[in-house]
Amino acid sequence: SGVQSGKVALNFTPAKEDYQKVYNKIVEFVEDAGDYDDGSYGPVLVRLAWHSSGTYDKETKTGGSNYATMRFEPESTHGANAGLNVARDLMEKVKQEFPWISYGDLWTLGGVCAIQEMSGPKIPWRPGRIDGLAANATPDGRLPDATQGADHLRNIFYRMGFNDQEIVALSGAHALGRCHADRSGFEGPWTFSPTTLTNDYYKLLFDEKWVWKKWNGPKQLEDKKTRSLMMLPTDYVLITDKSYKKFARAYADNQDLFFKDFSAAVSRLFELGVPESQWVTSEPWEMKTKEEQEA
Ligand code: ZEM
Repeated sequence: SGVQSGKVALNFTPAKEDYQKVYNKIVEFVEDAGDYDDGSYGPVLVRLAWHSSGTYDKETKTGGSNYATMRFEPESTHGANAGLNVARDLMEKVKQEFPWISYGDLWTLGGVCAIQEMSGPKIPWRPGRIDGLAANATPDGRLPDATQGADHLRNIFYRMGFNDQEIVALSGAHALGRCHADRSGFEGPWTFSPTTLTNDYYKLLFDEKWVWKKWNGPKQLEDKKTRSLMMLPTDYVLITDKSYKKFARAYADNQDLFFKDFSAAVSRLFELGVPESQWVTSEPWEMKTKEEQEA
């Protein structure tokens, strides 16, 4: 009996090893980035997986990673998604080789793969998302606005079902990648090692002196010492809001704790909006890193 994944009728039921092959193909593409950014597509793949999941609303049970609606206009052109065409185009090349995988599974697996290969923790993941229609897309405005403050973050992330501790843990993803003036308007990386996941984001928040950048762009902070790093207004509230600060301090002091909480929160994030009945396994899998398979 065939499984129906979007429009592609399958004559086999993909097993964990089939998804591992997809994972391994994503690794090849991530590493083959040439001069792109810091030499890796990893960070932008994490952002694609996050933006495809972070539209979830727990009250109406709409949005989330299930239907991969960012393939369609107008969601693909929502301001928050500027630049993610780079990640979607890359994932399209993987899809070409594994046409049986749904876009939602592919994009979230891309995020898992990118985090794990950039020295992050294992992110438990399982397949089951199905390709939806443009009609399944959510309205603009569900993703966070970096110019705003602590209450805005609560409004956005509580709507997805997360608490303050999880908001702080998820924000640690900004150890990775950078802002692009031609995408969000903001500019620069958060850490000195934007292709390696560490707890440096929290350490830098506490240890550096952050001053407003004098420029024509949107309000952002820069480190006074080197002026080469940045923080968004929504990053900075993690050390000015009393409740957030407690968790940021704990993650700055303990990378293992950050990795444990980050893994749990991201795993849940990537599953938002997927009905329980769709999962092919009750227990999420740990996909193997490239390094583990070579050992
Ligand atoms: Zn981000 N993020 N994000 N983020 N993000 C950017 C880039 C990246 C916010 C935000 O406005 C921005 C989470 C949460 C939040 C990543 C992962 C995750 C950029 C820069 C902005 C403006 C985009 C550009 O110009 O290219 C806000 C306000 C957030 C609320 C807390 C969460 C949660 C994430 C994952 C778990 C990543 C990896 C990037 C870097 C992308 C790249 O291309 O390098």
